[in-house]
Formats: sequence, C-alpha cells, structure tokens
Amino acid sequence: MYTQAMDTAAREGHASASGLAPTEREQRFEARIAAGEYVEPKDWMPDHYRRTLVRQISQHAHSEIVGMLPEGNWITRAPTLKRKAILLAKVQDEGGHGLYLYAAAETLGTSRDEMIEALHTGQAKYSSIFNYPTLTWADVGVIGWLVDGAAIMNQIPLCRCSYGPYARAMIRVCREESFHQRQGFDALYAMMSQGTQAQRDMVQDAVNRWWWPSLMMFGPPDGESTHSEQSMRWGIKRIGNDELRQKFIDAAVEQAKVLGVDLPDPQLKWNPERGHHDHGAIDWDEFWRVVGGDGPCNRDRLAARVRARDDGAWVREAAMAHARKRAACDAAAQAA
Ligand code: BYC
Repeated sequence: MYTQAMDTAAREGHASASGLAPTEREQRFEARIAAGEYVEPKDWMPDHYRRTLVRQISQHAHSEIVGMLPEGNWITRAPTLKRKAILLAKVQDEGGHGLYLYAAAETLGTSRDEMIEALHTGQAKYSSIFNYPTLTWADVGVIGWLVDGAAIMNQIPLCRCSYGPYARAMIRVCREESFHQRQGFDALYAMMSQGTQAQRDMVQDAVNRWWWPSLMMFGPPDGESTHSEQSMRWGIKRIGNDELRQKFIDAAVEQAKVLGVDLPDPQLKWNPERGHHDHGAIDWDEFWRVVGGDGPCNRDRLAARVRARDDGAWVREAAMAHARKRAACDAAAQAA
C-alpha cells in the first residue's frame, strides 16, 4: 500500500508547490490540512511536519516491536493450547504492525536502519508501558484488556491523521488491536468467572500493577505536552492526551464491573456535572523516570532488541547475497 502511495504522482496543484515562495507554500499546505485533505509522500510538506511524523510513527513502530517482548515471555507457558495459539497470533500481529509502521515512516525519507539505530542507541523512545514486567499469566490478559484498550483509544483518531500512509496503516492496525483487546478481556473473564480464588487474586494483582502505567500511555498532561498543540493543528493528532485518557478511564470502569475487579484508585468516582469519572493523581515522576530509561525493564528490553538484531545479521547478509546473485543471473539472461 505504501509503494502505491509513493508511486502516486504529485497531484495537480500540489506538484507545482515547489515553484511557490516559501510562505505561500506553507499557507497552501495549511489550507489543505484545514480542508481535511490527506498529505501523500510526494507532496510538499514543511520539514517540521515531516520530522514530527518520523518521530511519532517510528516511536509507534518501536513500541509494537518492543511490545512483543512482555507477552512473548508467556508463549511457552500459556495454560492451554488454545491460549498459546491465540497469544502466538497476537504477538505476530504486533510484529506486523511494527513493519507497516516502519514502512509508513520510510515514505518520509528515513531508512529503517536509521530508525532502528536510533532505538538501539536510546535516542528514540518507545511506549513506557513495555518497561514493566509480566509476572503472571494474568498480566497477559491485562495487557490485552488495558494496554491494547488504551492503544485503540489512542489510535482510532490516528486513522484520520493528515498523513495518508500513517492513516491507512492505522485502519488495519486498529481492527487487529480490537481483537487483541477482546482476547485479553476473554482470558481475564474466564479466570474471574470460572477460576479459583487464587486465579481471581492473580487477576486483581495484575490489574493493580498495570492500571496506572496504562493511564501513562496517553502521554503527559496537555499542559506539559511538547508536541500536542502543533500536532493537532496539523491534524496528526486529532484529540489531546487528557481527553483520550479520560475516555479510556470512563470505558474501563464499566468493563471492570463486568469482570468483577477493582481499579486501584480510591478517588475514582463518577462526576455527574462533568459527565466523566474523576480520578486520583498520576505519578508523573514515575512516568518520566521510565521514559528516561530507568523503569523496571528498560535495560532488558533494549538489550533483547540489540541481541535479536545481532543474531539475525547472517540472515540479512544471506538475503542480500541472494538478491545480488539473482540480479546478476537476470542481467546475464537479458544479455543472452
Ligand atoms: N511512552 O508532547 P507529547 C501497542 C514522550 S503500542 C514514552 O505529548 P506526542 C501495543 C513523547 O514522545 C502503542 N514516551 O508527545 C504493542 C515526547 O517525547 P519526544 C504505542 C512518551 O508525540 C504491543 C514527550 O513524551 N502507541 O499498541 O504529541 C502489545 C512529550 O509528549 C509517552 C503509539 O505510539 C509514553 N507513553 O504524544 C500491546 C501511538 N507519552 O518524542 C499493544 C502513537 C509521551 O519529544 N503515538 N511520550 O522525545 C502517539 O499517539 C503520541 O506519540 C503520544 C505522545 C500520545 C504517545
């Protein structure tokens, strides 16, 4: 899908943008965004818009890839064959999401090697949530319910992102994420409704540990968000961090009642005037510590990714050697 987007010739009116004075070009770009048009790879765009997208899309891709690790940790220990098959498929989906997203970011002129290098050297971020450990099987269910649930809430508006390749990738990703969320809920519901007291306690313990980090996934409060204002003006983000977090909390409260678990926030209470749930204070110091590299699993996560890249070097080299031989054969066949 990205290849098609890249092959699309710059459309009439946009192709000629390079002949315009810089301010006029920017005004025309802003007008297109205001009119709700999609920006495609060959269209003119301000450098800052391009850099913002590369930053966000590559971080999103890294999150999907690093996000395979906490759940991957349970594939060999899933309680039944059915749960193992589901988990394998889910983790594989996350890998696929990472690949679509790297491909979408590549359309902006940054190579995959550059993006991966930025992750491995700690220059690029990935979602804070994946720096927490998965201690029990219930953590896998809670990741599906809360982490994928938060991801969907955040990502549905990205299906209307002004950059076409990102928006199109998000449509497919969101469909799969919604299955992921339901499978997590289903795994927890099985333990809560048919399990032993020990299993119900295990679910509650996992909810207690993942609830606050899930709320942090939406990013800092709007007042402290560096990029929100500009990203919303450009139609990259459609809804602010706080509004999305609130929508997620309101939805999760009702789902928690169905599951029969408590959310670990004594201040969580319906506020009829606001039409939303009030909630307790989020520990933003913890968030910045984790984002800064000092969470419970940051070092392990990065080390696992670097090791995977090193271990896979021979596969990449073999594929390149094969491609070179193939090209030489094709050239010889054409010359004959
Ligand atoms: N973790 O100005 P702000 C998944 C950074 S994976 C780490 O509000 P922005 C899944 C932010 O980057 C889903 N860093 O930023 C996979 C910025 O730093 P830089 C992942 C965070 O970009 C496997 C600074 O804080 N989803 O679904 O306007 C299994 C200031 O923030 C975080 C995405 O990536 C964080 N939580 O808004 C299961 C969605 N929050 O870059 C599930 C796409 C903020 O200036 N991304 N920061 O150094 C977004 O929607 C936005 O980038 C964010 C942040 C809402 C995350």
